[in-house]
Amino acid sequence: MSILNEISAFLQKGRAKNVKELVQKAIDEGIEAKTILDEGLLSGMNIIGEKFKNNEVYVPEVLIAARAMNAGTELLKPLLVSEGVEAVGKVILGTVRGDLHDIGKNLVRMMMEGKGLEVIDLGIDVPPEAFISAAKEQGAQIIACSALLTTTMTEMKHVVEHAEKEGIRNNVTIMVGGAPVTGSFCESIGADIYTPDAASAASEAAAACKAS
Ligand code: B1M
Repeated sequence: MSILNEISAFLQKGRAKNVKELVQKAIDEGIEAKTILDEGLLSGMNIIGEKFKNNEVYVPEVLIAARAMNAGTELLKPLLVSEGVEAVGKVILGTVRGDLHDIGKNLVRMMMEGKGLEVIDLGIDVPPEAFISAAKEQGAQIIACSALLTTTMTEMKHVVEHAEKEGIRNNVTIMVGGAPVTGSFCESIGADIYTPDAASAASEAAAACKAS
């Protein structure tokens, strides 16, 4: 079995220690960080996702797989991002109200920090009011919302509405993303930028900050 398949297999079993060791081994062998992420960690998480959908595994198994995923991505972080870049802007980031998924959001944070953005991560289950008050307090140029559930992506509309209500809509760029989110959804709720993955979210955020 290749090392990437082994990482995927251990991740599916939630064996964080083995995942960490193998990710380090893959790094030492010179395998690119993005390949380890895509073909090892994310590949394992996608298999878990399918099994979860088919009721072959349940929340506890998915949670320990998520923990193993985080253990692996922590090691990749310094390689995925270029360190020591000058801050180009401020981002308020969070997973929307009612939604507890944070792996994708954490990747977005990692990639944004790598682009020199200062990221204030509000965590999970973030109400619209919290995004807006943080943006006001911090003078952030960007609000970035992540959602993984079709039932919670609608919260993003409330973030846009709340920004309008609080009079900051013209001062902030609202970015949206997460598996069920699309470009047309972004447009329909009046948000500004949709990106399908963490790397493009970081590039678009840096470009928007430079342009503002
Ligand atoms: Co949940 N879950 N989950 N889950 N879970 C999904 C999302 C699901 C698709 C599984 C399935 O049925 N196949 C399904 C959603 C169905 C739907 O709405 N369409 C689902 C469900 C139903 C649920 C529960 C309702 C299950 C239940 O309790 N009955 C429940 C809801 C809890 C809640 O949030 N209120 C639930 C719970 C959980 C756990 C807590 C067990 C766990 C989360 C642990 C954690 O995050 N710490 C979990 C997990 C892990 C998953 C799956 C398996 C993996 C998600 C993940 O982390 N993927 C997922 C199935 C799947 O996706 N295959 C599933 C890896 C991650 C890197 O991808 O987050 O998509 P992702 O991020 C991507 C892009 O989307 C993008 O960048 C990343 C890649 O670079 N991106 C952005 C993300 N945010 C962005 C923001 C941006 C731009 C890009 O700009 C701002």
